[in-house]
Amino acid sequence: MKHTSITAALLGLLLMSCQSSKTQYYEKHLVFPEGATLEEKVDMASRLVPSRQQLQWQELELTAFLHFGINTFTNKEWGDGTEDPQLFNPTELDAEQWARTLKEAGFKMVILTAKHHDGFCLWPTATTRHSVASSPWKAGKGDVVKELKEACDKYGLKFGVYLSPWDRNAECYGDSPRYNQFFIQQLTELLTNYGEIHEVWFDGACGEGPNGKKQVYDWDAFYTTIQQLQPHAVMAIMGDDVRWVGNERGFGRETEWSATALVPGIYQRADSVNQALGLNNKSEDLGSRDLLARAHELFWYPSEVDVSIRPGWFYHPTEDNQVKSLAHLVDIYFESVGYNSGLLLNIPPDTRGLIHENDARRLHELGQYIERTFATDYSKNGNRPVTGKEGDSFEIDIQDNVPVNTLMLQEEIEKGQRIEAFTVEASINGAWTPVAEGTTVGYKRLIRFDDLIADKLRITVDRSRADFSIKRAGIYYAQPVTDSTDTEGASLFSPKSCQIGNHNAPEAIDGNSSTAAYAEGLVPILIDLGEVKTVKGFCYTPVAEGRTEGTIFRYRLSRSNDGKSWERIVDRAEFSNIKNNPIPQYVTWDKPAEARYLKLEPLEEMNGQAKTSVAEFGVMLPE
Ligand code: FUL
Repeated sequence: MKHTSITAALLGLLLMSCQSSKTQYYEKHLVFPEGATLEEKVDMASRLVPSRQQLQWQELELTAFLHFGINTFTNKEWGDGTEDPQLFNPTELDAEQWARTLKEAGFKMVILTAKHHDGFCLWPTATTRHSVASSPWKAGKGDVVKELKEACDKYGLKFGVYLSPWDRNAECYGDSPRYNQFFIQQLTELLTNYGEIHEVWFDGACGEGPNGKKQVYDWDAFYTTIQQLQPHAVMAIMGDDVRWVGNERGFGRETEWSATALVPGIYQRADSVNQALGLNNKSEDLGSRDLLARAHELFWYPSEVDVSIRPGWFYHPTEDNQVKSLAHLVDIYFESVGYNSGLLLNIPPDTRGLIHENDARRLHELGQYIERTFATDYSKNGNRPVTGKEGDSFEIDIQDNVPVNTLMLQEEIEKGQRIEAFTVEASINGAWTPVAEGTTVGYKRLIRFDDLIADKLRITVDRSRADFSIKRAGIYYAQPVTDSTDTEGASLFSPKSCQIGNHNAPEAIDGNSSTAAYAEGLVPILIDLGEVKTVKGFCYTPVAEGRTEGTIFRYRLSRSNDGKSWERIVDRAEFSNIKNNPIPQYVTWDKPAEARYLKLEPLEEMNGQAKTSVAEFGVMLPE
């Protein structure tokens, strides 16, 4: 008997190895043969797999983003490169506090903005004087990159760098070959002087150079530099390892394919191929069968959800009370990590050079929440691989009499992402009751449902691109979170009337940012406060979703007491990053000013269109 079963096992092994030697996998990229049928394409897509680096990256799940730099000291989201490096002077910079706080909250990697769009470098680069070396911090002898890398090593965190290709300070920006060399030198410094770097994050923003010259980046050369200097690093966003999810709000797609037809932006063919397929980073569908039918190639290009714990990416003292609520962050977790994406959560260190107490507290709460929720798996037999065919079901037993409300499924993505649709039922008092349904699974899918007590769950894989392979399933109980609302920004005075162009715009002052006023052309927004008041600033809220056309990017603002003679307060100012992060834009000026009327004149719409829109306009008065 024993003998027979050993022989059978050996035979089985032999068979398996023959089968697996027949299975062809495609690492990271595949091209469909000319004339391939949809069936053949689906079959090939099911065998597209991540590279080793991508797999390790997906397993990290939680990465912290640290936006820190000259903007921290100028209180801006985007600097224009003219800042005085003397302003950079953190009084208590403690990279160990950053690393410790993040490690304790469960993060596995940290990415630092080594250089943002302002060009100010957080390490003493040889390429420019616009760096910490010209600052009073540590008498110009400091190196934030080095301090953070050492702290990460100490706390067992991986380390990555954000290096903005767009550089508003570099004199050679826009002189393409020269700037590309300059950029490669910066990259080389970062990738040679600080030990292992696990992620290089290139933002897609590309503005004009000082002479209005457009920079053409040499992505191939940047790519080769990374491959040579840090072959284990992933290249994110403007890279082909990690994809931007398409928004900065922190929520991924419910149907999220890591195997996607979207061509990464660094490839020259990206624009033409993506356009022909009608795709961009924001597209809802990046990998369905419909898309496979039209696509010629596929990429393993998993998504990363980047979002800030505060409204802005950099530290602003006025946002100290606007740290996202625990409930909001928990939702973000479930709809990023739980939707087959990595979460890149930004926590901006403050002017002291510390993670602010409010953010640290919230991170601690989030870390505890995640740890507690997933510490106990109430399934009796979930932690074992399950394979099957389309239409197959499998059951997971649940421990007696415990309420549960969360199911975790993980596909064995080393074999590809295959599941397209599944349903979940619960056996309650002996009867099967539908509980949830979903589409993709991928590296990780968390499915939330109402609390229930059941003997078991039954998962049916209704649609799969090939035989499915679940690496792990788990059943949990996630406590409800009570602090459900985020704190609002500064309180605003509501103007008496608002005009956009020459028509009334009551939608802009109704206190409801889901209604908006629109006008054709770049037309002024005229605000009447009803009487002369002392005004400290204003808040322009753009349309965040849906009809976003007309969002103002560059503007001019003037004030008047009589509506006839105007005085300009700011000219050619910008609502930085409003396109990707359409949050309310609070603008305060140095000295409060008297005004009955304010005039906001758009100079440039965010996509260069001749349209104007406003969801809300509020006025800030001194307390
Ligand atoms: C954007 C940038 O413009 C923001 O300032 C921020 O760095 C965000 C992560 O990426 O595109």
